[in-house]
Amino acid sequence: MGAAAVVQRLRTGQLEGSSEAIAQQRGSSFPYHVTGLHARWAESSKMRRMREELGGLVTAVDHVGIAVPDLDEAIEFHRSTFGLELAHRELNEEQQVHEAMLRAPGDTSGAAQVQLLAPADEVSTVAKFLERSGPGLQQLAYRVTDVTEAARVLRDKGLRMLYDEPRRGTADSRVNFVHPKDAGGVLVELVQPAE
Ligand code: KFV
Repeated sequence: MGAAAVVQRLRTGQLEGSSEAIAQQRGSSFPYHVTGLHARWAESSKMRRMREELGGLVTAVDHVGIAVPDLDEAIEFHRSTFGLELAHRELNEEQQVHEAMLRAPGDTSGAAQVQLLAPADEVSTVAKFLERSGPGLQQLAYRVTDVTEAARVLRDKGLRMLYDEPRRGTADSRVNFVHPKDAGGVLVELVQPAE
């Protein structure tokens, strides 16, 4: 394979990987440092593509949020029915919610948790949700490495983010939301955990 063919294949993503792997794939004496340069170019373009797709930013399903009218009752229901344990509880004044994070007993793996959300006052978005839909799933949250960058990528795709800048979420995380009408009817939260 000649130099031009190598470059063309790097550009079209047919040839990706380390410079050693590329040198092996092309099987000729094309100067190694040039191959290495283009391998790095291909690797960075792959990273760019992943970021455009958010793939490089989303690391986990962080939690699912359930709207409930009474937080203590809901915690007790999930404890006595499913054996979940309370991992965290707080009042988020900005979001006007009392919330609790529940996990499977002893789970410290960082796996997805259940978030119970009860309105702190009658104008809370959760109060409005309960009024309209009753108790039930209110949101799905993806954990991201960089909420500002993730929001930028989604805005570029034409999705509406609810906030211009991230706001304070559970346990000092930083959060933003995709409007449910732009995400298949699901309110999607992006959450960047506190350092
Ligand atoms: N899921 C799916 N659809 C929803 C929805 C939801 N949670 N909320 C509203 N909708 C639909 C609603 O049924 C309606 O559809 C449309 O969106 C607009 O409703 O077919 P329809 O009837 O037109 P509106 O205009 O009534 O919207 P409104 O309820 O005023 O606001 C919706 C929204 C998503 C903008 C509002 O709920 C919001 O700002 N949510 C983000 C903040 C939030 O949910 N905070 C509480 C959780 S705090 C939290 O999660 C934290 C602190 N944390 O870190 O995890």
